[in-house]
Amino acid sequence: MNETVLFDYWRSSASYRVRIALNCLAEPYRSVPVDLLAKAHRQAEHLDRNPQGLLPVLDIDGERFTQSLAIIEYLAETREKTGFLPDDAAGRQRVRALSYAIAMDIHPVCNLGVVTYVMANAADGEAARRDWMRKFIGEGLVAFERLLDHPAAGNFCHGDAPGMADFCLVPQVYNARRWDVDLSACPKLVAIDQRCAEIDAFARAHPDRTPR
Ligand SMILES: N[C@@H](CCC(=O)N[C@@H](CS)C(=O)NCC(=O)O)C(=O)O
Repeated sequence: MNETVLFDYWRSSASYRVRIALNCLAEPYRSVPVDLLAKAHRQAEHLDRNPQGLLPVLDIDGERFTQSLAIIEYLAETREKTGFLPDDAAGRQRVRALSYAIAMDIHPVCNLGVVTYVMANAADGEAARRDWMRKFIGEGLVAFERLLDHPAAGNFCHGDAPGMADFCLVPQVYNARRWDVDLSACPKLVAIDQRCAEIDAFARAHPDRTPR
């Protein structure tokens, strides 16, 4: 049987999503750190794994996969009753929309490559980074909070069990706290994040518990 290997970085939120999903399945995997700060993701060894030079990369079932949401959907399609996505089409649309609001709208503009470029073109790079993160994560999460104002929201983003949207939300809230984003206008998502933190699969995926 092939070993499941996650090419990972402790502070990579896209990798964090996949760590949560694998933990929810109780699917054993080995985390192999690829140090983003040391630019290991730009080295030939990692570009061979993913020509985009991004994390995560997952080796599973004899295949090599990139793109965190495509990986999570693969797991949902190949494992029994994951609950990652709802059974009904409208529910799946909503969970994907919530997930994309983070993974496709907030996360890419705050990615290392983008922010490094912003810093390089500013007089005070550190201040520019802090303002950038607070603006884009803050605005994005305020909009996400409004998306939670929906009858299908429950104790988690969709209903009363965690799923793909929660796998996206928790790493984004971790990042928000890292950059001291004001979350006072986002009580619903803060409460969901807190509920997730109490679940072992989420707790074990936390950056502080990830090999560096
Ligand atoms: N859409 C991709 C995004 C992957 C991504 O941007 N990963 C970040 C870490 S969270 C990365 O590798 N960044 C490196 C860089 O920006 O140079 C996914 O969901 O897997």
